[in-house]
Amino acid sequence: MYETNYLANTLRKASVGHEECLFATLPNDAQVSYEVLFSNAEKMAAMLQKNGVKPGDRVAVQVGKSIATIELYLGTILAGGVFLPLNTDYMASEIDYFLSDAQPTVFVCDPASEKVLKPVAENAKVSALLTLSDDGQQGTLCDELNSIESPYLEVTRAAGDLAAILYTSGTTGRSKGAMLSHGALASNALTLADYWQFSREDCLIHALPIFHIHGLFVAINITLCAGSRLHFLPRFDADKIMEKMPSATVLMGVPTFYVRLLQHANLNKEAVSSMRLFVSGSAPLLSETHQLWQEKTGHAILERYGMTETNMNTSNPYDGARRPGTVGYPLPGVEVKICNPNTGEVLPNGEIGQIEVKGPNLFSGYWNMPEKTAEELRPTGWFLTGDLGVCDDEGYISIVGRSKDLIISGGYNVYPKEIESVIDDISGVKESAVIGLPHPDFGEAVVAVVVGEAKDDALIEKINNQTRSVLAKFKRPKQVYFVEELPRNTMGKVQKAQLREQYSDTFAV
Ligand code: MLC
Ligand code: AMP
Repeated sequence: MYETNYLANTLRKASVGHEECLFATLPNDAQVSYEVLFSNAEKMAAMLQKNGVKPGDRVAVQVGKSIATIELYLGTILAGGVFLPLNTDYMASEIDYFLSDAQPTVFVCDPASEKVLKPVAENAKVSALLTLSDDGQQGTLCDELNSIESPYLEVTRAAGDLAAILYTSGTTGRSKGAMLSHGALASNALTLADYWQFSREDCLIHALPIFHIHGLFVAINITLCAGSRLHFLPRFDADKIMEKMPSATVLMGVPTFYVRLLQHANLNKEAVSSMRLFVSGSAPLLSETHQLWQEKTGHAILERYGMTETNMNTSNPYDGARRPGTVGYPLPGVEVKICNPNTGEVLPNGEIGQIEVKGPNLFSGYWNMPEKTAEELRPTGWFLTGDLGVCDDEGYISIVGRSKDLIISGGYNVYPKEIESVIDDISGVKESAVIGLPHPDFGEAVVAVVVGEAKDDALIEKINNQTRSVLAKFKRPKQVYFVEELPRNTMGKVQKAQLREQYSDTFAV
């Protein structure tokens, strides 16, 4: 069908001959068939081409979660473009960096942000700025679609060609654009659909955002590869998920989903009787959550491990023991080793080291950052994840920490360095240390420890105002502490472990 386009062909195959089958049920109960999905995606491709998108050109989008956004993703792939989704929470100053760095040909934003983002897009020399509303029904993009008369022009895209760029925050403050090829996305989707036994009978409850690898590529690409269908929800909502369970078979979520669902009065074995699989990832799932879920529902949550740069690497088995506190085995075709972070030497089972990964799932490097790429993605094909892990004698891998200074809050990554730079620039602040503290809902929450010239309400106000104006909500400190000085070791390095210990009870329930 789309034989010349590697990823589109992979995502389309299962529905060829089954075009009338359902792809998604929307929040208003409207239904979208595979036929409608792909015919709209083709229209999107034609519209993008009309707006100047040629193979390899970036299409950046910061829009709400609608089927039109999925069609825009597929349309970008069909047009040979590179899809660049952006968190809807990002502020104009954050978007400025992404657009300037990626230089997209087309940028699609929410109509409500158009005024603020127009100068940002102009500054980045974006050729076409289009808008699309949250429900995917309105905006200049829809007007353009309505005026499309000729079909899109087929382009040739091979496994090694780029399909997407996803920005991940950087430890040095600058976000890095992970370049994902047609081959990497296709191979991971096929592997997971098979490993987790997806079929045409499946219905996945989709409540994740679609600007990250989890909600977009893991959830959507697997569904397409298997010809399954979705209950497409705009966001996480425990009541809505419980309502959909009796007509669904799979749920994918971050640990916060399961923590919150466990508090739902209606969660019991009967409520999940049609479900066959609960998948968790993007952040550590507490063993306690795994066990409580099993007691309440009779299902063992399947925990897997991935990252933007690698797609999914490991998974607990579909058949076989799903061990709490572990992320299972390397996926078929993926190699994983645990190495001494200083020497690169492979460590014996039971010893903690850096997780390194190799396989067809890996990214192709960081956009415009050859030095960063060389530091993390070795010429041998091994990628240094910055995650610390250990492998037991039965081959189960556990993630025990991170060598990178990173906070994962509700499945979103926050790099302390970025937040510290914002706070340190505020007049009256001498320095700051940003740490992640245990949080009952988000797993970890962002907290700032600040040394101020004086501790006064005006300074707190300034910090709150500044973080509110430049940082996405999930990055903003949920608590600010003032101290006389930050604890340092003899080398002068701030002792974040000590701060984490000192304030560990901040969000205790
Ligand atoms: C929302 N808030 C958060 C937050 N989400 N704060 C910190 N961390 C988060 N993750 C803010 C809100 O803006 C709000 O601020 C306050 O916290 C309470 O919000 P809420 O209404 O309780 O949050 P909600 O909208 O329900 O969202 C929580 C969530 C959501 C967990 C459902 O964050 C989510 O869907 N996370 C999934 C992230 C994800 O898809 N990650 C995959 C990355 S890919 P205020 O100020 O208004 O009170 C990856 C690779 C891999 O990691 O392996 O998958
Ligand atoms: P991101 O850069 O947003 O793709 O996030 C990737 C990071 O999320 C990984 O490097 C891990 O630190 C973390 N992660 C993903 N899945 C898991 C998991 N199951 N358990 C613990 N950490 C995880």
